[in-house]
Amino acid sequence: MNYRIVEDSSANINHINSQVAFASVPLKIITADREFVDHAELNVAEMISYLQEYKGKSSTACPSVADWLAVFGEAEAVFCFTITSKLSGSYNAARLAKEDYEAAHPNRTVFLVDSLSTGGEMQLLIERTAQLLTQSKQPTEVYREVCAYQKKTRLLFALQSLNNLANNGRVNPLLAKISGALGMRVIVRASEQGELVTLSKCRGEKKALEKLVTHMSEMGYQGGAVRLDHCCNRSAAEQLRALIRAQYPNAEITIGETGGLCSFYAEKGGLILGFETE
Ligand code: X90
Repeated sequence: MNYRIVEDSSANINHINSQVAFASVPLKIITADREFVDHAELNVAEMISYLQEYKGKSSTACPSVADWLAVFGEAEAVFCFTITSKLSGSYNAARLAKEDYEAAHPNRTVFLVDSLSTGGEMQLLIERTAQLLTQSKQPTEVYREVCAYQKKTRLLFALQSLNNLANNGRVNPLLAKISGALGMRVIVRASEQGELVTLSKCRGEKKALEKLVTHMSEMGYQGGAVRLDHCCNRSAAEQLRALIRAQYPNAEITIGETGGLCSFYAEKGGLILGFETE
């Protein structure tokens, strides 16, 4: 059978280490005078420095139904992953695309997963799917196992600024204001329903990194895989990796960079991590 994994660009990856076909559909970052398409060629650093100077309104846009249909291609089984449906219309567009695709091709199926999350947690779900597909499992079985795995994965963020989240109605402006104070960091997690939950506010990066490890443990982390992405803050990502390894020496941790969408919302300095629990 002909398989394919597709995602929206919020997972911060452009390829997967697997034989399984993979495609990403970009979200967009929009200002009054520019539009940034979140694909592999996007110069994220340039976008961030432009946004830092830019004083007008900015927003984001999710893929359309047609965008999703285009990446489904000719696959008989499509595994489709979206950013949480609580914060974006991406899932809804993918759901409509699935209906169209299956109606047009009765022998094909789209297995749609609302990640209830984004970033590194989505990466973990995608990696697991690719791994199960290469073990020649049936698509329905793969879907069942991935949905079970999703119950054991989590997402945490440490943000220096919540301005873009607040300006686009995704968090309370009051929270953005408090966290906007110099040196403040806000730690947020994705809830089981795919919403943002504030866990703590603290002063300084070192504190925030220590807090992140504490929150990971409280959320059930026991040394499993971690997918950590940073927005122009590699040194913090490396420090966090060292802190995690100090407690969990065998932790398998990858460090990557946020793509366009996550960079826009996590903002400069932000960290996003998906991880497994037991
Ligand atoms: O459809 C669109 O325009 C995309 C909107 C996405 C909005 C949220 C992006 C979140 C990115 C920072 C914060 C933590 C979110 C927690 C997930 C539940 C990253």
